[in-house]
Amino acid sequence: MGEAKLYVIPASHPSRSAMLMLERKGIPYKRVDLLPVISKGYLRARGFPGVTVPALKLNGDRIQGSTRISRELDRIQPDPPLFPADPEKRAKVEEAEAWGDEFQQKPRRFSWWALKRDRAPLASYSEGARLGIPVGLAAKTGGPIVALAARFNAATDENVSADLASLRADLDRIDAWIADGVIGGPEPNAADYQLAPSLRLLMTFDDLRPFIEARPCGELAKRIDPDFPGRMPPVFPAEWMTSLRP
Ligand SMILES: N[C@@H](CCC(=O)N[C@@H](CS)C(=O)NCC(=O)O)C(=O)O
Repeated sequence: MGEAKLYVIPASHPSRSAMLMLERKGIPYKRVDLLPVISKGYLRARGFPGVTVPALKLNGDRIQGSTRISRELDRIQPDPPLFPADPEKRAKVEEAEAWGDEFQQKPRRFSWWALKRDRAPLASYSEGARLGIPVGLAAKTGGPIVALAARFNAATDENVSADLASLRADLDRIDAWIADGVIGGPEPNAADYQLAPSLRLLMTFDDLRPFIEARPCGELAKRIDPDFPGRMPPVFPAEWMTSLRP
């Protein structure tokens, strides 16, 4: 196997899904940290068909997207498996993984919405990253990048408040998958790896962590992805979070 190269954005949750799955498979890889927005042109210039991370170069192939990466890793190295062999069980894991692929947009929107208001927490999300410029400088000069990313991801008040209003139902759904044994088993599967980093990104928000960490899904997220970087001080208007309270 040639050297694997994984293109990521620091604290990008699907990027972490890909990192965790490569680690699970024991496949060594070189991580390339990219700045958001700039990443798009960079990936295109390197021959990737799309503009998002995670993007993986493996044995000369270019595989983009966390759900494609999970399947490709199982194809090239079946053990340990990321999907159950039993077709019925596999369908459930695939369903949870696909749902998680969409769910990613909530923590993504929250993050850009919050960083647009205050860029100071940005440095904490880039901890340990090699961006080619000092992390502090990237955070200081990152205004245009944050503004563009917020725009690309439609991180508007309207969307963010609606996403918060339905977040409790999302957490209930994830907890139900844990109760049904679809995720949270002793051998993590592709849906565990898909969902845990999204939950961890949500848990970097001081506003949200108390509503997640004691739940089964919060515990699962900490177990699967113990070292997620970043910390976002309270930022959401209290009235947007009423439905999170029991
Ligand atoms: N659902 C895709 C989404 C990938 C995605 O949107 N990644 C974001 C980072 S979390 C990205 O590359 N955004 C480009 C940018 O920020 O400029 C996956 O799981 O791979």
